[in-house]
Amino acid sequence: MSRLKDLNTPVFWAEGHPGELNRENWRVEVTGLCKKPMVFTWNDLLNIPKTIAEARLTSVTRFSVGGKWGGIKIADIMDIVGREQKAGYVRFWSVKMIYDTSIPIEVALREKTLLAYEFDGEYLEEDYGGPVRAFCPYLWGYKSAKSVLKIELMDQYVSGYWESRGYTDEAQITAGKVRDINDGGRIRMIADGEVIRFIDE
Ligand SMILES: Nc1nc2c(c(=O)[nH]1)N[C@H]1C(S)=C(S)[C@@H](COP(=O)(O)O)O[C@H]1N2
Ligand SMILES: [Mo]
Repeated sequence: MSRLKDLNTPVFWAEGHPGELNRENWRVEVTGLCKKPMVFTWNDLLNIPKTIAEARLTSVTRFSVGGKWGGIKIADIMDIVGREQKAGYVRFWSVKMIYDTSIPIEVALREKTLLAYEFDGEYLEEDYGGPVRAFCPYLWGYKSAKSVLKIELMDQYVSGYWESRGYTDEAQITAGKVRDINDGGRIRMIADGEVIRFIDE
């Protein structure tokens, strides 16, 4: 069990659940437009200073779950690998290499965009994208690819799994109703953009 599970947070795996994943043997390859492409082991990731972002994952299917997401800033990873100027997009690939999604570099560099391995102080389990997932509270949840194996720095945008099936490439969060997972799924109103608070509280 975990906090996300206790809250009944929906579990989305469009490509099928990956089953059990081994944290200690996990590796994340960072490649593409950078000076030092690298493969980070689980221990490498833990040795990079941790950032905690208190933020919400908000799905286009209209749920939102908030908490303390812990992990590494994508900006810090970009510094370590020596991002090249022409890298305009960051593409994330999930385990199985079926699900991918890309975000503009400006969003990737924002302070709450993480390669996350924790939620409320607990390591993420497979259901919620463990060992490590993208976390980007600024855009719809489909940009937060789960169980990430590979990160590519690109000069061109490519539509990902959901984007090529009809979800927008921009993934701007739009005003309306959402289910607040932290409050038993209660219906709340949000404004456009990152969900920091509900507007009907
Ligand atoms: N690999 C993978 N990552 C994914 C998805 C998916 O289906 N497969 N769904 C996305 C969507 S639409 C959302 S809203 C969030 C949901 O995260 P959760 O399943 O941890 O609640 O994960 C995103 N990342
Ligand atoms: Mo979603």
